[in-house]
Amino acid sequence: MDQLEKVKALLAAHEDFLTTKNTPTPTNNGIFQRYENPVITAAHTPVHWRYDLNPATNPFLQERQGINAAFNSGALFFEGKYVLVVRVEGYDRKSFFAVAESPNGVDNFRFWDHPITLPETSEPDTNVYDMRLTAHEDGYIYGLFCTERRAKNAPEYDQSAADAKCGIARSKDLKNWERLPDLDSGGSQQRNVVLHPEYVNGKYALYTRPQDGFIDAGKGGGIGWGLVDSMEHACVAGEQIIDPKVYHTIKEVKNGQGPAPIKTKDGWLHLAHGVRNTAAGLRYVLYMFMTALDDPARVIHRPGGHFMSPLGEERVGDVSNVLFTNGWIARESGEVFIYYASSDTRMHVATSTVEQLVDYCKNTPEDGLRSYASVQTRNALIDQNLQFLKDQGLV
Ligand code: M1P
Repeated sequence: MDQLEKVKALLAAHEDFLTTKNTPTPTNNGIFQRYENPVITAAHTPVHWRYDLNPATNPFLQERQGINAAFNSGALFFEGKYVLVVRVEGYDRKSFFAVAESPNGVDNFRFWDHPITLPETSEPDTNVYDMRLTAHEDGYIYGLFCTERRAKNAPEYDQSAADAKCGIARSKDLKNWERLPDLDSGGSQQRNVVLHPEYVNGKYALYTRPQDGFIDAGKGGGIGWGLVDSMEHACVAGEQIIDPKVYHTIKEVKNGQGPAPIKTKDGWLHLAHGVRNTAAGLRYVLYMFMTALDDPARVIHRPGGHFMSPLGEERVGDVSNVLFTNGWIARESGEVFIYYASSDTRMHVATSTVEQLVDYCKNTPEDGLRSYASVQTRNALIDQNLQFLKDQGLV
């Protein structure tokens, strides 16, 4: 095959792959519906991002700039399309943001021609990742993300100590981005900072996650809440922890707000990740809670345990045993598209509805925090069911 034919074959195979139909898995739990295929992987990135397609400069058609993973994506319904701002990671370990869109939210995701060129601040980031998108009532689409730089006072021998802060950018078209100063949150490290979509008491409201260290929450941790006067010089002081880490739960080590919450008539729906320790390392799962409509910082429903955990092939990847989410889309019809990443490697979708998720939050018992309490809660369900089956003549 001559070189041009090889390029044509590469493009055709990629097109086939991108247009593969996705189908729901055969079963669901009444809460959400998983799908058979991931919606975005490294292989979804355009061929022209990875190969030099010109036989004159690349006679072996080598992949010149590989992509390692495509995961942790912000999400938005934008101009009639399901849009993800994906964390794309090259072989060089640097992450960057890129927009991919789909007509139906479950397959046919296609990246725009170029990744986002995110401006730097006067203190350039080493790495940026995990953008949360919020269409704020002020008219901008904000992207809050983690900006990571080498720890200032780290000794030369330590080349992994890092400082994490919340970077802030905004856009109207997802193509041109205005970079704003990083969030000033005093001395704490910050990841998983999310902008609430509405003003609260005339101010911008942030979900935060103050930590003492880059990996360890230390004395910090929990999902925090703080109001800021302006996003142009955002400064949050004295965050209030609204959802703490708790001993022997799915969020004993740390937790973090996922995407911006969804407004419903019953309150704000929240999706988050919780982290626990195991002998095999950290395990990341997703959980939900709801806060009051008139006070998004007041938790009103706290379903116990995880909402979603890594399953099957989701369990394996660059950082195994991890589910992480920073994007979901609620349509006017009430449908909800939950975009989640598995094991820091790829993106999936699960579908549900506002009604199902509110029902889940209201009717899933809280974590009783003791084995004895868990048995009592389960016995109540068992007794109720046995009575029901008896009444129906089924036992
Ligand atoms: O590797 C799992 C996740 O670890 C971090 O999450 P957290 O901030 O809770 O520690 C993030 O780096 C995230 O990107 C990653 O998926």
